[in-house]
Amino acid sequence: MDKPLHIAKEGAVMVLTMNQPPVNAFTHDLTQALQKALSQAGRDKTVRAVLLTANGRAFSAGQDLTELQAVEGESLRKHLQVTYNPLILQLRRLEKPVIAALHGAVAGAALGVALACDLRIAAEGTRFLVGFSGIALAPDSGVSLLLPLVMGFGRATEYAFTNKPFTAEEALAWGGVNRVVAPDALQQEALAWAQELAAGPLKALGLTKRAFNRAIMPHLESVLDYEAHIQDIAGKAPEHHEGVSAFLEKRPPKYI
Ligand code: T3D
Repeated sequence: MDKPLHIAKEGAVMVLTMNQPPVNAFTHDLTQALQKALSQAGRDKTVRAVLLTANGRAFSAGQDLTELQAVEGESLRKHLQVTYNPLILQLRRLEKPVIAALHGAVAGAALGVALACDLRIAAEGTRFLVGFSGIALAPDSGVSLLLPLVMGFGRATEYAFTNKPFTAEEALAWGGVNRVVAPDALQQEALAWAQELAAGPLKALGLTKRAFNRAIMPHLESVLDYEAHIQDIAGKAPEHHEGVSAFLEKRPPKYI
């Protein structure tokens, strides 16, 4: 089987390409591969920027729901402690620019991953879904902090409650992405931007990131821990079982 994450070097840019058809849903193997690659990016002095991108029809549909259903009954808190919580912290603590190149769909934990990157470039046509309420969960992967921070509290609440998609153009207008480009220009533009940043003053950019972390998200780690705590509660509720079953059975969920 092909690897869920391809790692390449383009000059001083480490390019991480998720490769899990059809929609790059996050399996345990993919989140572990991302964590390992980011650790490597931190250690490797020749890496001066990271580009996170994806093959196939979507950047990522978030947590793999087939895998989640298979481990039903297990603690979501424990799951988050080994998957998204360390991943989000790594993205914020890596003192090198990280760009996410987004296309297709970005949902759930993938939205958290994208928002934890420093900069986001999206292809026209990209759909963003907060995702969690679609399967009767509360936001995790830093989304409870990062979505209101980036897009505003009222808007974050509306999209978290309704799970309706928003477009790349809306994300651009609301500050959720930095640039929107034609789909066939995405990879080239994202790489060119990453290479431009990689040629910059690495120490200063890293310290800028450290300063922003301290100024606007000094409590990120405790937010992630609290998200894991409340996800444990949400995960034990019958609504969550119904939400996941309904998605996998391709029918609307029935909560009342
Ligand atoms: O402890 C914990 O881990 C809890 C944490 C959870 C974090 C989360 O990420 S919660 C949110 C999980 N994600 C979702 O609920 C999103 C579900 N997917 C969608 O809403 C849509 O699939 C997309 C908007 C992402 C893409 O739509 P579209 O129309 O392009 O594709 P599709 O037809 O819906 O999906 C294509 C296939 O992928 C389909 O399978 P099939 O019919 O071809 O066999 C679909 O079932 C599958 N798929 C889509 N999303 C997931 C998935 N399979 C597993 N997990 C998925 N998340």
